[in-house]
Formats: sequence, C-alpha cells, structure tokens
Amino acid sequence: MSLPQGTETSATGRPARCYIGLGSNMGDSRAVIAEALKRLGELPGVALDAVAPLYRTAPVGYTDQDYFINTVAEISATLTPRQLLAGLQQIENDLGRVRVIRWGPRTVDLDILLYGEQIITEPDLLVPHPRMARRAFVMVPLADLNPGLVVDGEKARALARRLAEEQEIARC
Ligand code: PH2
Ligand code: MG
Ligand code: MG
Repeated sequence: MSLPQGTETSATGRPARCYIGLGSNMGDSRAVIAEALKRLGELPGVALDAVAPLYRTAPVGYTDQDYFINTVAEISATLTPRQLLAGLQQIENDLGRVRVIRWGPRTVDLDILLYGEQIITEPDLLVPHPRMARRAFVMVPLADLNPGLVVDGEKARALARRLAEEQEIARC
C-alpha cells in the first residue's frame, strides 16, 4: 500500500532520525534559538538527541541583512514528516515569527533537513532540504553531529570543510 508522501513514518517502525536546521537574525537570536530547541524537544513524538554548537553566519541568498545565528538539532521522531512540519511551524508562529521577504530577515526558521532516508517531493515539503548541501550554515553544524553522514554523495565533513572556506561562519 502506498501512502501520500509525507504521511509515512520510518519504514522500520522505529523512530526516524531527523535533522532540523534552526536560524534566526531578528530579535535576541540566541534566546530565540534556545527557546525553539526547548519547544522542539517538548513536541509529542519528538526526542531531542543532540544539538550542534551555535554559529554566527553571513546571510546567504539575500545578503543585505544581519548575520544569522544557526545550528542543527538531531531528533528521533515517531511523527510523520507532515506532523513534524506542522509542529515546527507551530513553534515558529508561537515565537512570533516575522518574515517579510523570502530568504530575508526572520525571527526564527526551523527546517526539516533530513527525515531518515525518506525523499519527499511535495511543493511545501521537500526533504532532503534542496539547498542544504550548498550552505555552510547547515553543513558545518550537521557535520559536528554526524561527520560521516552522506549528503549529495559526499560526506558531511568534507562538504562542510569546503563550504566553510567560501562562506563566513564562526562558532559563537
Ligand atoms: N536562511 C535563509 C536564507 N539565508 N543565511 C544564513 N546565514 N542563515 C540562514 O539560516 C539563512 C540564510 C532562508 O531560510
Ligand atoms: Mg523554513
Ligand atoms: Mg530556511
């Protein structure tokens, strides 16, 4: 039987290992990220397993904006990807997310980077995150958590090292 994309849990029946990207460049970004992580771990069906260090990163895409604080969290989820997405959007809204322009300044952004091995290609839910392999602000903290993870055919650590030479990123 096949289910609509995004509504399957992990094929094994065990929780799916997922990676969530977090970013903020409006307000007290450190406090916002800390609160978002707390709420992420409190979502029903989510266990927060590990959090990478915080990084201060140059804006990518739309560059006329403040630097971001970014990190990545590793979670175990018994939620479906759609349920997880809804939970992340709830946290964004509860923390008063403001986002005026695409890729522009935002209070908080929580993105599903990976949901186990699942590939989801729906307009509002693309997993793996389509731009993650090009972004130091994702790959560097992801490589801290899982350096051997293969992303786009390459190990996270190798990708992260290369991207960090091109894009400004520093532990903070
Ligand atoms: N998020 C974006 C666009 N550009 N740049 C940095 N450094 N960090 C982000 O989280 C970020 C970005 C869209 O989600
Ligand atoms: Mg987002
Ligand atoms: Mg994003």
